[in-house]
Amino acid sequence: MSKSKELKKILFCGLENGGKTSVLLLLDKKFSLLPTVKPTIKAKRTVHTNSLLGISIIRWDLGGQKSYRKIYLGEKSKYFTEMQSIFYVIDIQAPEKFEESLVFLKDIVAITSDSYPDNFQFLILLHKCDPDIKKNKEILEKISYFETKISSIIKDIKFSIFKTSIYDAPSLLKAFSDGAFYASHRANMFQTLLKDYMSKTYNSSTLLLDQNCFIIASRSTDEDYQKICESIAPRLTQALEKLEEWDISTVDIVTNIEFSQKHSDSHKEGIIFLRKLDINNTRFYLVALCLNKSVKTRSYEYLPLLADNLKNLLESFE
Ligand SMILES: Nc1nc2c(ncn2[C@@H]2O[C@H](COP(=O)(O)OP(=O)(O)OP(=O)(O)O)[C@@H](O)[C@H]2O)c(=O)[nH]1
Ligand SMILES: [Mg+2]
Repeated sequence: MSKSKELKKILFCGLENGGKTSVLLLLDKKFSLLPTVKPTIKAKRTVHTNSLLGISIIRWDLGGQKSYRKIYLGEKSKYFTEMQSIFYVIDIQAPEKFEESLVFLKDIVAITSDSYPDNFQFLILLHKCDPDIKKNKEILEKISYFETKISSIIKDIKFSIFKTSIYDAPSLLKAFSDGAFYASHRANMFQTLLKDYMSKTYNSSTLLLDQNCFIIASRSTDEDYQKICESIAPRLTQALEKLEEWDISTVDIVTNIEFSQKHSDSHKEGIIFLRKLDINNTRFYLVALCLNKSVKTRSYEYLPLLADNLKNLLESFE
């Protein structure tokens, strides 16, 4: 693949004990290290490479203890320059620290707001939204508290809020893909292929994932459809990989879906499918949501063309 690499600097900030280092370990699939995680001493840099997209991402994990925070804010030119995005991690289970966390966020916005590069974005992780508590009334109240506060703090720049947990890997894969791959040169090219595929098939949501389940490109007619596909895609790939471990060759996993009234007036039924695409030794996963039979038929019919286009694109990177 191409030798010319895009380099990106991404910051992980927030108070101590928020979960920043754990998030990075999970993204790197270093599960066994999760229970041993210790407070980060100052800033720790690690590199995440996505060879498919030709990107090297330098991730700055900024230990969040008070004394370190002062250092970062005092040395803006070292820490807060030329970053593509900032992940700001807030521990949703630590209400005693909410105020302090918002103050640090404000401080960061204040020192960075005159120097955002093109396509810069803030990604706020309302973290430790663990699956067993994420629907609790208190957690939902805390989430809406932060949604209001954050939109009053970050005014002139794109930001997104994610509810994440290390016990919900898809939530973190989605957030990281958004922050790390957004507007990258190759991601835009993959995006164009999906656009073409959707214009031929009329499906309602299409995601392209790499072999590690990072989202390389996505397109949807509706935000909810996209969220549904994003939250189940890594789980479908897991099922497929488990079957492969049993030497059972599976090209796709298909599930019939039926929407309740709240989602849709006209379309009630459909399918979501995950398709494995092995192209030139590169594994992709395609996930598509189709709202009727003819869309489903076309989505399958145009898969060979999509695969061909992906092959040509990969070869153009060589
Ligand atoms: N319940 C829950 N605990 C988490 C989650 N993510 C991290 N933790 C725990 O939170 C604690 C702190 O995690 P770290 O990753 O060290 O936090 P940090 O933000 O890197 O902390 P500093 O390095 O001091 O800034 C650890 O005990 C983790 O196991 C999560 O999603 N849910
Ligand atoms: Mg840490």
